Amino acid sequence: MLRLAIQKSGRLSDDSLNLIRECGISFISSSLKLKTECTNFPLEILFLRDDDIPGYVADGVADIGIVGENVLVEEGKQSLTVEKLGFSKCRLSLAVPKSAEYNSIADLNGKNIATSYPNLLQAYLDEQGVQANIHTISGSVEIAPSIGLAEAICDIVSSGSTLISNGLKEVERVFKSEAALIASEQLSDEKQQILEKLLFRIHAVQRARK
Ligand code: PRT
Ligand code: ZN
Repeated sequence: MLRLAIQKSGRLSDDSLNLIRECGISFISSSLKLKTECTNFPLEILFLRDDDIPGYVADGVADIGIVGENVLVEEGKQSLTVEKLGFSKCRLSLAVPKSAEYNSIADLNGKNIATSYPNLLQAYLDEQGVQANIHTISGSVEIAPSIGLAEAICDIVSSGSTLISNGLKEVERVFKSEAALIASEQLSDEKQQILEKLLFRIHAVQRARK
């Protein structure tokens, strides 16, 4: 039996479960259960916080997982990627108050930037030759400028409406992300074979969606 970790509740959950269902795999899901066994495929599903998924897969607690590339790369676990899944697309962007003067990334030198993605942001700033102070906060990043915590933020954007409603403008795109299927590097031959069967079905679903 292969163990799949997916997000319990959030932006990845519905599309992750739909993908499994479209693969013809049946299971009973209840919002109270933290794991469920599929009835017609050797798969067990674990429901976790998305941030924990790369670690569980790296440690072999789960065999495979579905997680956003933003979380995967932030945690330095991109080597686990098997393939991109094409949903939960978003970007990690830098934003400043709408009224702030902004000409180029050099304007962020010496500034305070609030983010939940310090590693991705630091890598980007290094690449751009910018030195700024990164303040790591775990949520509500968009309010940091208005409460005086930072002059800029670096956060996930999809439609852009959250930035607008917080009086911010997007100025740089740091990282492009979508959901990815990841797998442990130490799968038994038996588990590897189940994964290959699953991938075969995922590819068929993806072809049918095009
Ligand atoms: O509870 P748990 O830790 O599992 O979930 P979470 O709250 O950390 O994650 P969740 O469910 O918000 O997001 C899961 C994944 O979905 C992220 O890691 C991204 O890969 C992807 N994703 C896609 C997004 C968005 N779109 C998104 N719009 N993640 C977050 N947002 C947030 C963003 O942080 C901002 O607050 O939505 C707001 C911006 O949206 P727009 O449309 O207004 O631009
Ligand atoms: Zn999370």
